[in-house]
Amino acid sequence: MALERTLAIIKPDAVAQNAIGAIIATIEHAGLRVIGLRQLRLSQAQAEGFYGVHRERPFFPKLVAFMTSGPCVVIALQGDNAIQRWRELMGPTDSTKAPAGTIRASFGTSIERNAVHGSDAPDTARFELGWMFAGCDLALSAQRE
Ligand code: 3AN
Repeated sequence: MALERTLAIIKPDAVAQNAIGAIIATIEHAGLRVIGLRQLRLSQAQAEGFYGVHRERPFFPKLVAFMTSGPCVVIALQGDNAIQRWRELMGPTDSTKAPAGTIRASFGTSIERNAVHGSDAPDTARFELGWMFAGCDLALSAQRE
């Protein structure tokens, strides 16, 4: 199994529900390690850049408006198969189709307001972690693995 890093975001809808602790508990109970963590409110430019691959999609303006509507918590995760395992914990993009027990079933309400984000592949994980964290911030805790 590959030791991987991935980016998780607790989105504004989940932060507003006081769900930060519950979501981080789910992450840690699953054996994924938090190696970086901060709360921030994305600017318009930061959100547009982060979701740049979706720029031409019809939902892009609403996605950026939602992601800038309140504070987010960005989390760098590390663990065996971390990318896929975090996506399994989240559930599918559309919260209304998420199986019971997944984070999106518990805290998301729609395909747009879906509580959490996770990188979908090693190259996007590298880009997204670099967008949110400086390498030196992640170096120290990553040594614990
Ligand atoms: P995921 O976050 O599950 O990887 P992506 O990367 O396909 O999903 O989409 C990024 C974000 O864009 C989603 N988290 C969701 O908030 C939003 N999104 C995706 N598809 C739609 C859609 N058809 N309508 C509205 N918002 C969408």
